[in-house]
Amino acid sequence: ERSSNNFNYGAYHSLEAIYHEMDNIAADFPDLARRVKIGHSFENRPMYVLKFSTGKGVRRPAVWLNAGIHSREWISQATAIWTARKIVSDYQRDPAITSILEKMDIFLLPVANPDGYVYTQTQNRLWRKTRSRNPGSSCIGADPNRNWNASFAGKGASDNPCSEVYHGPHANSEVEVKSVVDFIQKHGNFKGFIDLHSYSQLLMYPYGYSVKKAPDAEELDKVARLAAKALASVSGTEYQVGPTCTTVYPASGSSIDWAYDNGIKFAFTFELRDTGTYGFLLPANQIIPTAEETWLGLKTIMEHVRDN
Ligand code: ING
Ligand code: ZN
Repeated sequence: ERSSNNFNYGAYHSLEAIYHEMDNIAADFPDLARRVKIGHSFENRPMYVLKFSTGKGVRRPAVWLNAGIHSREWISQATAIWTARKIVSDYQRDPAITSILEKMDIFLLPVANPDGYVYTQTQNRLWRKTRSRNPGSSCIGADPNRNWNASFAGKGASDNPCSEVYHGPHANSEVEVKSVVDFIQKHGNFKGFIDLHSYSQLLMYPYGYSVKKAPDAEELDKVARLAAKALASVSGTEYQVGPTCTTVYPASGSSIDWAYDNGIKFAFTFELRDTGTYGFLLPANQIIPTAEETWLGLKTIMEHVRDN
């Protein structure tokens, strides 16, 4: 029996409600989904992923879907939890997701920065960073998308703890980042890494730390264009496609640059809706439309990972 037909996917939710819904999804589909604790946050909140797998006991190639690394980008966490429910609902109904799950596992982390998320709901709606303490400064947190070990402390990051793009004292200093890195490295068979942010309607691939061209840039560009086209087919939402550095701005220490430089070829960042009308404060009535269209983009990428 369904335990969670009362979760409203068209609303923004507390961390507790998201975690509870993850538990419900796993309970509703025990042969397909499991909630796994991968670590904890600075303020000691658990970090949960949903593992979607049809492979009994075998370690299949996998895709990592990351969301909410920047706490104020609420459409990211909301799209992620919608996507979790979509995966279990459509398995054995939609041939695309069914065939993806016959070959690969999907790991979905809806709230990569739980402390920040709670802070945006209780104290400051526009908080971006983690909530770690910085010795010698009264400013709090580091940018968890500047903290990965990929040209750490390079371009587009700040060494000032008060900056919104403070990279932190060293790579992986943020326990939330370290937890993901450790999990992915221990697993050892990730082929895709997709990070969901907002806003601007962009679909990007490495690099952000340099204008140098990624060895697989042509293939990644082709896949991203197909994904953007599929996304646009739902309701006409247009995305721009390109490498991070020249599409938004230079940014070192990002998740997808780390993934790519560590052998995870299919590394992409979505900047979800909108283009600035509401920005981070995207109205809740756009959650389902955003998630629906993004799903086609995600599936396009995962089908490509499946076939390559
Ligand atoms: N934008 C991203 C940021 O971390 C980005 C842009 C994407 C940088 C991928 C590096 C790699 O600044 C938002 N809105 O956070
Ligand atoms: Zn972001």
